[in-house]
Amino acid sequence: MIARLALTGLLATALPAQAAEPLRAERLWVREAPPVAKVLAAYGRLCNDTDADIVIEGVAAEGFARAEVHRTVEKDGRTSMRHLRSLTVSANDCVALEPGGLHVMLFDPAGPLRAGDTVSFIFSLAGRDPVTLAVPVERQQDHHDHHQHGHGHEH
Ligand SMILES: [Cu+2]
Repeated sequence: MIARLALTGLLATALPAQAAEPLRAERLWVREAPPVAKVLAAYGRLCNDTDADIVIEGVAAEGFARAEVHRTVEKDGRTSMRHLRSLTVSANDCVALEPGGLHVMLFDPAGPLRAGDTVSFIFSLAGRDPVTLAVPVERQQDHHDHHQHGHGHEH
């Protein structure tokens, strides 16, 4: 009886408070831009923890007129961006959004965004309910510092 109670308690702790969304953001961030910027970009990883592929068919971002999934391509030494109509996140896999590659491009912000702000992204998925993810705005240098050892500035 005691063992069973302990197990029940353990399961209750392990379960998330809300049902898990099929699409998960992993260090997704919006790169802070000057207040006059009309276009911003988001990078990071989108992960699929389910056993089925997820197809992102569109993205919207709160406070922006438009958002699109882009891929930067280099051809003959020139870079350009393609708007992807859909992006597949394979089962139990992640896609990396990074400068020079895949990214979410955000057009025409309603107002300036600063580091510390949060943007809600709504991803439209094929055959599934849309997923809303809260994405922080960060300065590029601050973001990169997360990946490196701590810089000691005390002397
Ligand atoms: Cu772009």
